[in-house]
Amino acid sequence: MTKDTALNAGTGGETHQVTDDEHPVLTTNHGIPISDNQNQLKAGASGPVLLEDEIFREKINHFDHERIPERIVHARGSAAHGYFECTDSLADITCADLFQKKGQRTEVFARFSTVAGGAGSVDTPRDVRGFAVKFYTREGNWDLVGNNIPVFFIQDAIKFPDLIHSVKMEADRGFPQAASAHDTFWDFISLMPEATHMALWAMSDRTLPRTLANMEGFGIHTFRFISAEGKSTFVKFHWKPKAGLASTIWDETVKIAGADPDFHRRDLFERIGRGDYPEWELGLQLFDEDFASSQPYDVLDATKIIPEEVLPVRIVGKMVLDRYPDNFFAETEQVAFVPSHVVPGIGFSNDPLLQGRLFSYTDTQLSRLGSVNFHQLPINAAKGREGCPFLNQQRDGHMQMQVPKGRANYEPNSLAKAGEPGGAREDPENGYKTFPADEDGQKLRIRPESFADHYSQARLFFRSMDPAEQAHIASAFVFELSKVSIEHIRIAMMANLRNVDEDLAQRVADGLGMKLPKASATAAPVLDMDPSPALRIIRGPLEKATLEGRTVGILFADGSDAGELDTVTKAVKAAGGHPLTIAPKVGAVKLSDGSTVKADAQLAGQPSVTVDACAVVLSKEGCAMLLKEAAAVQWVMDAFGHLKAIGASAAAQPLLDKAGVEADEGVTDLDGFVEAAKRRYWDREPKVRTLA
Ligand code: HDD
Repeated sequence: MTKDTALNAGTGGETHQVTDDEHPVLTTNHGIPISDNQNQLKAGASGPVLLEDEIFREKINHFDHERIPERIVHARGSAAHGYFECTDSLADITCADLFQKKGQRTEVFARFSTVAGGAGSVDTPRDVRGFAVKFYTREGNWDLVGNNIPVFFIQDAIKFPDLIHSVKMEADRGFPQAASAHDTFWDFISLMPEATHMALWAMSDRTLPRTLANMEGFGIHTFRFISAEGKSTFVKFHWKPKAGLASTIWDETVKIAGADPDFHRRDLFERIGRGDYPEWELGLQLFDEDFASSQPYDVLDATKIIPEEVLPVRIVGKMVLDRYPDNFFAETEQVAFVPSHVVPGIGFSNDPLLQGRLFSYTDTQLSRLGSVNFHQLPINAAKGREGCPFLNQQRDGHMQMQVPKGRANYEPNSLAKAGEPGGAREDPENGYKTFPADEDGQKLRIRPESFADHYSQARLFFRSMDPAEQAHIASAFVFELSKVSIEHIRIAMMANLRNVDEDLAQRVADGLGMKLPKASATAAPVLDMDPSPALRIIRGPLEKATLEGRTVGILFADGSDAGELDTVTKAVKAAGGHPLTIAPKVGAVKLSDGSTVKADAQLAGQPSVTVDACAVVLSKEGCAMLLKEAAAVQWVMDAFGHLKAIGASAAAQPLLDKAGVEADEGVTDLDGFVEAAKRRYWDREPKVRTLA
């Protein structure tokens, strides 16, 4: 039988079609054919092993060095290949090649990550998500290295090591892993009022994305576009998810971490496998110096947004991720994103956070990937115009993969006149040109006055939220600060929150059972800016009522009605959803008509937290059996508690009753289920949990 297996043959990575009984010969890394891959070389059958066994030593030696240092931040990540398509030409604003023509496509590789946890940590802590995109443009690689939150904790890159040390596991005890709910993080945040705005975002549902396809992305900083005529326009980048914005409930998130530590990675893999490609629109906020100076904040301050209601987002392209990496290490692990890698037509602003990043990323690749030649790794290599990745006179270094010909390793040279290859030359016309911004001033270590307002936008964010989101934020602060063991840190945080919103501060104090302290001093007056409903997830512009790309769990058991099961499954598919049948036993479930079917998943292994909506298709006997099954009761109880739609057959009612399900819009019979399954029921929440 022919297997469609692709075997990697050698460094070129060529693939061979092989049959079960026809494989290429196994060799050492130096090409020597191996005769026995099962036994070490010994002196006699029971004798000592011999040091001369190069085949064994090479294999173990390579294995011993398989790991490279994980990223100091964003170590846990998942990625995919795809393309960016320009849908609106920006030829008048930037000469960047990828934005010139409507319909033009550029290959991309996107990596999504959590920030604080190690490479093996769970996918769903409360954490900011990295949103990094490498565009392989015809004029070199452009890395847009952003997050799923449009602001950052600090204004100046010099504070980054302090921020990261404070959030990572505490230095003496080595915990907590991938969690901000601990003393050192909140100590740092409480002492850095500039972090308050981002802390509000971090405590919101933004840090609990349902899937990677349900997140917005942001370039955060103000960048520049530079036109062919040399005119500069400021730009902020936004990614808008086609699947809509969606988050999980905190209790659900905690349970997902146990049920499936790879929840987001698995979803990305399976979603792409199903052809349900994650997609985002690229949006821009474009503005000039006059606009910038008319705003009550500094556009160079990365702790500030420009509300979309003040400056609308113009959609200019889309990104579709349609191919999962072939090899996790070679691609997802070795990909090196570097914000200083921009292409002609794109430039930087003076944002001091951005400027610091321009140094850090190349530097970190040297220790992570170990060589100045990291740009030669296939995932990092530029593709260029005629497939030409790069041409220059840089040479040698660890792991040099190229074999340059000739002796033109310097420039200028006149070797061409003697008939020898002379190498590449600069292109003053089309080469990268930095925008010649006027700069003047004293050398000082100082923040501008315009960076002094740390609370107005935190207030703007909180007051823009839906009431359900406000409750989630208050509860998140209570949860996190309850894990802080040093009381004065909690007090300092509450003192800062009073400058954001008195009601929020009071709710947090009540939730902790503490008295409100006096508000902390502010360096600038706190403004009441107009709320920005665009910032909401719940009942916001990007919340989508749909089954497309969503998974519906269908709980069934022996005796379930074959017709009902078939109807629900088909209806979910017809609505673009992904039905997942779940039963107490996966191998064989006997239906009402005597037929036997397999389930996609087993009840204990597929708790309802892993699906978006829940159907319960049971016979009277099946229901009676599941009433004694804690996993089944919990399945339904969690679906209700996590505000999901539940559609049940009439005979399943006793299970719903035992799980404490109360009638509401989201609880339906099987006929009404698919329509109901397209959303969550936020109004149910006050009935099922006490929120701060
Ligand atoms: Fe960073 C990785 C995003 C500030 C230093 N950062 C990293 C990644 C993302 C971000 C998404 C992972 C890329 C990948 O998938 O490989 N970082 C941000 C954003 C920031 C930010 C949106 C603020 C707006 N970062 C920031 C500062 C510094 C760094 C201020 C240092 C001065 N970041 C790094 C790093 C990392 C990194 C240490 C670790 C791994 C890597 O670079 O390649 O250099």
